[in-house]
Order: sequence, then structure tokens, then C-alpha cells
Amino acid sequence: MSIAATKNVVLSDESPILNVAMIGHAFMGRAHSNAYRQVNHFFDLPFRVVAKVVVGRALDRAGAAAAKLGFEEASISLEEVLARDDIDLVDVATPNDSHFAIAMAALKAGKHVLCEKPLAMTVAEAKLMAAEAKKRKAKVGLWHNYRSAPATKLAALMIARGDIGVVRQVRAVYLQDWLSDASVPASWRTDKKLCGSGAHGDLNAHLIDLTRALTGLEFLSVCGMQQTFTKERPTGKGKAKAEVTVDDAFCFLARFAGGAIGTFEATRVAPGRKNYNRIEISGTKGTIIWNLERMNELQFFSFADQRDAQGFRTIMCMDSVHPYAANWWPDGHTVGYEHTFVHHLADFVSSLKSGAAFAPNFHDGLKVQAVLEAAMQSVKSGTFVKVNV
Ligand code: SOE
Repeated sequence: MSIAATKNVVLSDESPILNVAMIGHAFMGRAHSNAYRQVNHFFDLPFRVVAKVVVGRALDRAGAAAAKLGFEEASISLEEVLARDDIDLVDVATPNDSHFAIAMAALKAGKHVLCEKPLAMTVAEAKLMAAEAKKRKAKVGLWHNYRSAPATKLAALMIARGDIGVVRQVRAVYLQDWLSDASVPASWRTDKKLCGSGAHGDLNAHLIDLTRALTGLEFLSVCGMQQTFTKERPTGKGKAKAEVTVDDAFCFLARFAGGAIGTFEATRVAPGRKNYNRIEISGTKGTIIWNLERMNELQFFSFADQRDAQGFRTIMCMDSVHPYAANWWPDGHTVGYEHTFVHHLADFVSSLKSGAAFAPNFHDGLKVQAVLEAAMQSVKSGTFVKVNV
């Protein structure tokens, strides 16, 4: 239909509306907001997602964020927003220590909840959140966005159909370098009371979830070590210093049900590694590698290839046959980090109508929390600790 050819076209979307209240508006708030703005333009969904209200601690800053991020309103009262009948989905985009209180209040107010990772500060909190979610009809999800890249979704499909045989080993690293310099000020991410752990909960959480998503393996026991290289940092206020109470780097070994084993490394002090999230999964028949720095590709090796032609080959995962790809552009056009949030949200919104299970939900979040916590306990004991969830 050419709009120019008609006089009074009313372009109205008759879909039911899904009003979102986003709690917090920093880096993740920006990434989520982009998904709220884009998702209906590129995915056919049962709801029209409306970025309704940003909740922050200061009205001027929340108001400025609402204007910039495309929300209709700003508020400093979570209680008032949760009491509103016109709010359907609550997005918890705040630091880790507030996930529990906000998500529980939102669930008790009957809202759907999408929560940033990691789910909680402790397994105890995560257990209560998963139990509360199970009691409610509302849908819950975690923003483990790396599950939702075309290439990682394809990797999960390839592993599930046996392309690399039985999984034997997982090698996963998530390397950053933004805390390499001791002069970088302290933040909530360096204070155990506000984040629970450092690179471990921030980055190993992604690796644990991605391992479960791609392989279906469950963690049986883990043994870890950690290091805090910079023990105190400037507060950014005069000469005052703040103690760093979390890890700069955290590595752990893992044993999985079925006999597979794994190595995991998270760090914020690896100079030159900006956001280097890489997972390599070896099976009895082959190996598959995904690297966020080349996020639209998979490296794939298969013993099924002719012996003289065996070698890692690159699969470009942006053809119409690949997950999510057809929603964007013709074959071979690439997507970026921010698109993983759009895909994640599209799957979540679709599940609200279809009733299909959405993963990762709060039970998946509890699983991640249990691995994180067991690894932290193993640092004290120096032995393998069972993952008890
Ligand atoms: C900081 O380490 C951070 O923003 C993480 O918190 C995100 O989860 C990760 O995707 C990018 O880096």
C-alpha cells in the first residue's frame, strides 16, 4: 500500500500493549531501552511494547534518562509504579544488591519480571525468587543476552543435534581490562556489599549460563581461585580511598553430570581484552567456538569431514536459515551486541502469549547462582565443592 496514494490512512497498531517500567537507567538500562524501541519494528509480536516509565533515585536524572531513552514518564517511587494497573512488565536494571527486593515486590504486584544478571546476591535470595516466580502466573526472565545471538543459538542447535558428538570439555573465558589501572575509582562493582562478587558474578555468570544454554550440561562440582590485585581504589571524592572487597579475577574448574569437564576464567585486568567473551566446546566428533569479538560467526571442526580437508571452518550465521537473521536484513548482513537484547526481548514477549517456556528464567538464574556460590566456597576450602541445586 502506498501511503501517498491514499488521503486518510490511519496507521494504528491494534496489538494489545505491554507497558514496561524499567528500574534503573545506566548501561544496561540503555541496552534494554534500545530493545524496547526496536523489537516491534523487526519482530511480529503479540504485544506492542511501550517504554512507559523509568524509575530512578533522582527525578531529574530519571527524567533526563526517560527523555533520552524513549520512555513516556519518570518516577522515583517504585511502590507507586508497582501499584499501577497499566504496568505489565518490570525490568530490573539496577545493581545486584537490589534485584531481590525489586523482583519480589514486582512479582507480588502481579507483574512480569525481566531481571539483569546475576539474579541475586546469594543462593538463598535466588531460591526465594525462583519459588515466588513459580507461584505466580507472571512470566520471568533473566537478561543473559549472549544466549540470543544468531551464532550462539545456532551453536546450541548444532550441539543438540549431535554435530560435535558427546560434549567432553568446555573452555570459557570472559576477559576485560577496565580495572587494570589502580587509579580507576571504586564503584558498586568493587563493593561486595553491593555486588556480591567482582568479575566472578559479573562475567563468569554469563559463561555459566551460556554453557548450560549451549550444551544442556549441569554443573556437578567446582573448584576455584580468585585474586584482588588492587586492594583499594580512589572514591573519586578527594583523596579518600575505598577498600576493594571483590575479585579482580576468578578462575574455576568444573565437573559436569555425564563426565564432561570445564575451565572458566573471568577477569577485569587483562590489558587489551575489552569484552572478550569466548567459549570453546569439544565433543567426541568435533569442536565449536563462539567469540563475541566475531559474534556473527562460529568456528566449527568436524571429524566427519574428509581427513585431508579437516580443519576449523567459519560459519557465517547471518543467513535467513539462521536464528533471528531473517528478521533483519538479506543474507550476510551482520548484527551487533545490542541486537542480542532485541532477540532476547522478542523471545520473552512472544512467550507471554504462546505460553512457551522462556529461558533463562529464575530457575536458570538459581542454577547460575549455585555455581557462583559453590566456586566462592571452594576458594576458602581449596577443594571441589558440590553444586547443590
Ligand atoms: C561489565 O563487566 C559488563 O557491563 C557486564 O556487567 C555485562 O553483563 C557484560 O555484558 C558487559 O560488561
